[in-house]
Amino acid sequence: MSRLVIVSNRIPGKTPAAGGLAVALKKTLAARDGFWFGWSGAFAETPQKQAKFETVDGLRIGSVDLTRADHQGYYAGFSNSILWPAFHLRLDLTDIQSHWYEGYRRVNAQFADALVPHLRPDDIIWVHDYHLIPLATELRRRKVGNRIGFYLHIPFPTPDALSAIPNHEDLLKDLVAYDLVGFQAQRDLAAFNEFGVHEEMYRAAGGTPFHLETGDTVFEAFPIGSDPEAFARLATSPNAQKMYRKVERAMNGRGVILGVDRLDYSKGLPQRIAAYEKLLENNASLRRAVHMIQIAPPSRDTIREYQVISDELDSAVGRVTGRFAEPDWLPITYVKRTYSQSSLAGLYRLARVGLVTPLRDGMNLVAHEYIAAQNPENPGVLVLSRFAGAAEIFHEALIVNPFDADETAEAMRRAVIMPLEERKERWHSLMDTARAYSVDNWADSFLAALAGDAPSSGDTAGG
Ligand code: ADQ
Repeated sequence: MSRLVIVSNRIPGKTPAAGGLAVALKKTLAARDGFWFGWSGAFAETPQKQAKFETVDGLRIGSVDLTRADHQGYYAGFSNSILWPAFHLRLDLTDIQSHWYEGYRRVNAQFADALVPHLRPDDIIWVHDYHLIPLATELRRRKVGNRIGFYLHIPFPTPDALSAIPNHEDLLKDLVAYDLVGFQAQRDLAAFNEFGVHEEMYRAAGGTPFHLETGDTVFEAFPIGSDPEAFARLATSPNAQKMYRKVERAMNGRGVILGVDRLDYSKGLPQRIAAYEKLLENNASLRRAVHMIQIAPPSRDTIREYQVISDELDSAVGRVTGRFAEPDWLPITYVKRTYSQSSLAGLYRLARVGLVTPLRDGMNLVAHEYIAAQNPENPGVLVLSRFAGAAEIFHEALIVNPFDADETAEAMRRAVIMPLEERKERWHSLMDTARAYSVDNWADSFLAALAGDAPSSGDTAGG
């Protein structure tokens, strides 16, 4: 079997909360031999072109240090102040500074320089996410003829949003340097195809469109998932039970409505709090009967928009507390920290309602994890945004428009009072779906398609 080379912005084990994804990719790598490559997390005075290798938990990990200036342009700048907001349709939150693009390309070229000496001709290379769109172009320039696949973890933007990104034509050409481009959802594949339609309309109207030759590159949706069996086991582990019992005691019979997110404007947190406020406003009888817990540890907090969303959320939580709290009852607990996967699993299992209401999200793994953690005899209800990739597969969730506070509040009410039989029925189908879309199946089907040794499973974007 060919070796597998995984490339992502960060190497595993250096992020605060190791999610299911890192675990799953490590498992895939362990089964195939190869290495994982990315930024070390450290800074250097001058750009480093030589990878350092170490073995962590039996896995080979290669990395390079970046200069502070390059990292700023590549990561906080082009990746997270332009690509992230634009791909999530938040053009109002983009901060376009043209020099950031140079840093973005420089880091991709540096990654390619550091990788090339360590590649063997039959290695399969799997590149992850929007930070590294140009990597295949850079590798091809260095005469790398290997199979190279790219997986986009976030949504693909609509044509207008794409057009607002500086150098978007180059980024599209970068995509066709890959053999396979994987998206989360059919919606993303449709958005990609739509760009071509958009340009044709432009031509018909007398404009000079940009024409993308897609060549042999295959574009396809591969929805990511979790490891539901492992997560279900985790949800009854001693650590999960400890969390479950502690919170259950504190709740004293109240129904827990739970949200777990990175603190990011794409997750729809102020809108979610506003919907909860509506729930309390419209249903006086629920006021002492429910309690919302929102866990949202800060992320990317050197970027201004992340400070703004943090302040907004503080103020929304304060508003609801001031409006509804009583000396012996608080409507909401807001926690800004990360928890171990087992503690989270215990909380998911306790929660009567799991709120996953992003304004736009590639997939959303919290939805998968919440389902997997439920007690089959007394499962909770998932309230899910139609704008999460997860909504394409989890049809038995209560699907909501997160921009509509009344609709979201009504779904929360339905979830809180839903009879046991209906909860069980919905949960059984959801769990079957979570199993069918496990992260192992995701990695296997992507790699099979990349190796060209299996018929592809989804719709492909015609040339
Ligand atoms: P994210 O935007 O980070 O991922 P998500 O898919 O929800 O979003 O993954 C979050 C992960 O972090 C989950 O595994 C969750 O358990 C964990 N997590 C969240 N809050 C936590 C906390 N307080 N403590 C500990 N762990 C916490 C991006 C895309 C998504 C896509 C994933 C994977 O934005 O759309 O689903 O990649 O492709």
